[in-house]
Amino acid sequence: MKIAIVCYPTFGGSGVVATELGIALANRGHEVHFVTYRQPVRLELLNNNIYFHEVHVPEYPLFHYQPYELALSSKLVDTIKLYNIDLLHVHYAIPHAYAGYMAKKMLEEEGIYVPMVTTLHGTDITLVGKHPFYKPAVNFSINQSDVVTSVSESLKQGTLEIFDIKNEIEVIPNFIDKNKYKNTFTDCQRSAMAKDDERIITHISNFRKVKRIPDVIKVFNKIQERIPSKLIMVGEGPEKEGAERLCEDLGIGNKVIFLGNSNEIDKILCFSDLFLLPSQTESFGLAALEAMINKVPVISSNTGGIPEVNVHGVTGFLSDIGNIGEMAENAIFILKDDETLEKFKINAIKEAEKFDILKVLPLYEKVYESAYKSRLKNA
Ligand code: GMT
Repeated sequence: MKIAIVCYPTFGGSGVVATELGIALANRGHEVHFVTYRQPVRLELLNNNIYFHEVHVPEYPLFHYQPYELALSSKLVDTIKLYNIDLLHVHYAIPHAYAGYMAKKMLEEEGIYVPMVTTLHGTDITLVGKHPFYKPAVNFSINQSDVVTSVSESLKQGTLEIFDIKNEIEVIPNFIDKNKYKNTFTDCQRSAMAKDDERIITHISNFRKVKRIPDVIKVFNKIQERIPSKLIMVGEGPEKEGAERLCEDLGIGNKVIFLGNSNEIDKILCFSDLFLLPSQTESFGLAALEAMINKVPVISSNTGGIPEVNVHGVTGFLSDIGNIGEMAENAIFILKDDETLEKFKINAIKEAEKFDILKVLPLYEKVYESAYKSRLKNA
């Protein structure tokens, strides 16, 4: 099948999922066309089955806001026609589902029918999408999609509560490629980060408010009072500066390493003992799953779709949002001796393997088939 994928190309769960999905589909013989404003960060290699089409938005001084949706839908029309695309898969409702719908309509004028699958990722619903300024357009474009998928049961329920959705929402969980992580690095360069007797705790995110970065630091602060440890903070975002200041204020600046954005997440997780994800909301928590497949247990909040990934008392622990004391106690419980830590590590990888791409990819292919059938009906 020839599939056009629209996503955000930046660091962030939805872009990562879209990119990894596209790569996996291409490996299965599909022809995949990414249409976005920059080459997605995890799309390092283009091959025979993978194409990238850049959306350009010319700067025009008259416009206060440059019309990205317009440029995207025009690019979609051109790409779909030029490459005879069978199906459009948009990740993140805003503005992709809206632009996709416009492209569909323009193509229909020319007698071309292309079904659209929309995948909801979380913030497009729970944070941004429900804002009254966007809600009618998001509601409309979800209802106009031929198939709608959501990355967790929790996000599906949230979407049904917030919007007036007329079509079915199919839950297809996020995934990881377990083979990609099989080559556990023998030289993790752990010694570059911490002393032998120190535990390594990691947080990876885009440092937005929703990630509750101060909670990460405060939980770590309590852990390090009882267990020699280092905290590695990976990512960039608006909360980073405040986090650096908080570390200095708490006198733990020398125990916290800020690495910025990284394409070597698996290397960092390879030497991590524990992952912290105390988010305010999280439709799924792909970062937690990536930690788990690298044998890293997770201390998280119990919000949104996280409980569908991190199993309380098995792969880590879940606490109410902001319950820093409990999160720290649970972390100390896991880290206190090698035997307990090893048990949680093994549980983490076992659970993560349930989300292997080989199990999830066929679910997307099935969805594509049913959407494609609707194309035949409408053609
Ligand atoms: O919150 C982020 O880190 C970025 C955001 C995004 O849109 O890329 O992530 C969302 O989608 C991910 C992939 O499906 C999910 O794993 C994240 O839980 C979700 N973030 C939120 O719901 C806050």
